[in-house]
Formats: sequence, C-alpha cells, structure tokens
Amino acid sequence: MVLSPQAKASFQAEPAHYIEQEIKSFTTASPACRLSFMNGLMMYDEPLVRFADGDDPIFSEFKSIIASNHLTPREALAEACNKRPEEMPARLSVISWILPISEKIRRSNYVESRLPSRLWSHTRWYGEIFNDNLRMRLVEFLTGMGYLATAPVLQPFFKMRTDENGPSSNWSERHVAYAAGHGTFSLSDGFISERGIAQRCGNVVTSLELPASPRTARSPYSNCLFYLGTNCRACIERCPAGAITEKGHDKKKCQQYMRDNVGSLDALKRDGYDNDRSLIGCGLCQTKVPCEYRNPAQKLTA
Ligand code: B12
Ligand code: SF4
Ligand code: SF4
Repeated sequence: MVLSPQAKASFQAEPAHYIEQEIKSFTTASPACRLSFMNGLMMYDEPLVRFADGDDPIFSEFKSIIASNHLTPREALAEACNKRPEEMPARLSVISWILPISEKIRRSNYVESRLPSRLWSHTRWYGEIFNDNLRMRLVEFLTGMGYLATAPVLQPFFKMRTDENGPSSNWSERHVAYAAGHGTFSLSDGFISERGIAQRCGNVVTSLELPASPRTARSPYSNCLFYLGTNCRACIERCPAGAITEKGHDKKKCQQYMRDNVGSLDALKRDGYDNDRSLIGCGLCQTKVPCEYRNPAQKLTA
C-alpha cells in the first residue's frame, strides 16, 4: 500500500486520527461491506474506534478472568513475529473497533422467534469476511509504515477450546473492546457498546504508539439494564433456547440450540442460506431488546 507524501504527513502528524478515519472510510467504501445480492445493502454503520495500551494490566487480569492461555497483546505480537514478549518494543497499542449492524438487517430479525433472518445470517457470514478484510488492511497499512502489527484472530496461534462452561478462545475480541473502553458485558453475555449490542468487533495489535482511550464504565456490566436493577428481562424472553436466565448465559445451551435446529447444510442451501449456521449462535438476543442499537444505561445514569 503506497501513501502519497500528503497522506504520509497527515498520518505522522496525527496517527490516532488517521487510523480512525482509515477504518471509517475503508468500511464505507469497501464493496465487501455490502451484500451484493441485496442491492448493495450496507451491513454496518460507521464504526467506533478506540485504543488500548498494549501493556494495560487488565490484559494480564484476563488470564484469571478467562483462562491462563488467554494472550496479552505483547504475547500475541511476539508470537506473530516469532520472538519473545520481552523482545517487543517498549510501547504497544491495540486498535479496537465496533461495527454496528445496520438498521434494515437488525429489523429483519424482529419477526423471527426461532431462527435468525436470512439478512442477519448473511451478515454473520459476509460481515465477518469484511471484518477480516479490515483486519488485514490495517496490518498491511501499519507494516507498510514500518511498524509491527498483527490481527491475532487471523494467526495460526488463535485457538478455540471447550470446557465445562462451553467454548472460548485465547483472544477474546470483546474483552479487548472492554479494555479499550468501548462498553461492557451484559446479562445475555453480549457486549453493549455506545451503539448497542447488535455489533461485531475486531482489533489489531501494533508497535505504533497511540493514546489509550479512557475506560469509564463503572463495572464490567454497567451498560446492562438488568444489572442496574431495572428488572429488564427482554433478552431472557427473546432467547428461543432458554439459554439466558437471571443467572446469565449458558453458552453450551446457546451453541447446541443451532446445532439441533438448523438441519443439514444441504437443506439450508435449498432455503437460500449459503453458510453453515449450525456452528454459531442464533443472535436473536441481539435484536428487539432495549440494548439493541444504543447504550440503554446512558439515560438512567445521565
Ligand atoms: C466462542 C464464541 C461464541 C460461543 C460462546 C460465546 C461466549 N460468550 O464466549 C457461541 C457459539 C455460543 C457464540 C455465540 C454468539 N456469538 Co460469538 N464468538 C465466540 C468467539 C469466537 C470467542 C469468544 C470468547 O473467547 N469468549 C471468552 C469467554 C471467556 O468470554 P465470556 O464468557 O463472554 O466472558 C465473561 C467473563 O469474562 C465475565 N467476567 C467476569 N468477571 C469479569 C471481570 C472483568 C473485568 C471483565 C471485563 C469480564 C468479566 O464477563 C464475560 C461476559 O459474561 C468470539 C470472537 C473472539 N475471538 O472474541 C465471538 C463473538 C463473541 N461472538 C459474537 C456474536 C455476534 C455472537 C452471536 C450474536 C452470534 C451471531 N452470529 O449473531 C451469538 C451471541 C451469543 C451470546 N448471547 O453471547 C461477537 C460479539 C458480539 C457482541 N455484541 O458481544 C464476537 C466478538 C465475534 C466478533 N468478532 O464480533 N459465540
Ligand atoms: S435485554 Fe436488558 S437485560 Fe438483556 S442484555 Fe440487554 S439491557 Fe441487559
Ligand atoms: S444467540 Fe440465540 S440461543 Fe444464544 S443466547 Fe442469544 S438468543 Fe439464545
């Protein structure tokens, strides 16, 4: 990727601003962010972009909150460079973004009560392909500018595992979003950003020094109405699998629901779905709920 001298100068003057604009303009302009077979419908609204200090102590805390194999940004970048963590530069940053799912796609799920709409399902599939394009674009840009950079979820060291609590990974993108101050977790387990819970997220670790965004949430759950004592139960009622209760989210039930209910891949293809939905959660708890497209706690705490 070759930058004009003017673009290079504006990156060097204000790298954080430049990166944010790059993520936003790539999302708006990329054909991969549109569903070509749906008249080019945009899957995402304008992304939210924030930064975390790669050595923020919260990343080490995730080793006890999630699992000891959960990587810190320093470990992830070192793995990608085939080096030891202490061989990495002194300052590292994480660029974290939220891709809010666009209104038409969210609304297409309102009439659904058993399985996700085709639009939602396509967004899970093609929207994640776009997210990968964005990750690769940023890595290419940063390495082209002479910095180290990696998108941990695209690396061979990215691993999923399943234990008695269900599936998890060694690089949780929501926990990274939490570290960057994008929002909090919730009763349904989803991450509620300022643009709500109906979103996908991503990130890149880099040696480019960026100013860490403040983390202002009062607790890891303070964007969720249930934990603010309002008795919100919308996601409990929305879940067709009975996977959400006042005790939280049962990941195993959630994952099993799709396995039990979508039928064969051939049948799905006949129905116009071109992906294997049995691998993923249905996502109905992300729409037709008060946290769908905004932070519902904002009004209460304002
Ligand atoms: C495994 C996985 C699943 C599994 C398990 C989900 C899970 N909760 O872990 C299954 C198959 C069930 C699943 C389903 C879905 N998924 Co999924 N999935 C992932 C994946 C690949 C890894 C998640 C992971 O590693 N979790 C680690 C575990 C430990 O996290 P956890 O249990 O949620 O963590 C809890 C504790 O840490 C706790 N906690 C306790 N104490 C403390 C203290 C502190 C300080 C903190 C911060 C937290 C904390 O808070 C958390 C919430 O309860 C990620 C992609 C990625 N690499 O991150 C996508 C991801 C989480 N999925 C995503 C999506 C969109 C979905 C679905 C909506 C499917 C869909 N297509 O529409 C459903 C939603 C289900 C739900 N109600 O959450 C999005 C998140 C969107 C969001 N708003 O949160 C992600 C990030 C993909 C992406 N790149 O955008 N998924
Ligand atoms: S629907 Fe209500 S209880 Fe469920 S996650 Fe959203 S705000 Fe929390
Ligand atoms: S993804 Fe579907 S099954 Fe899983 S918790 Fe949400 S509504 Fe329930």
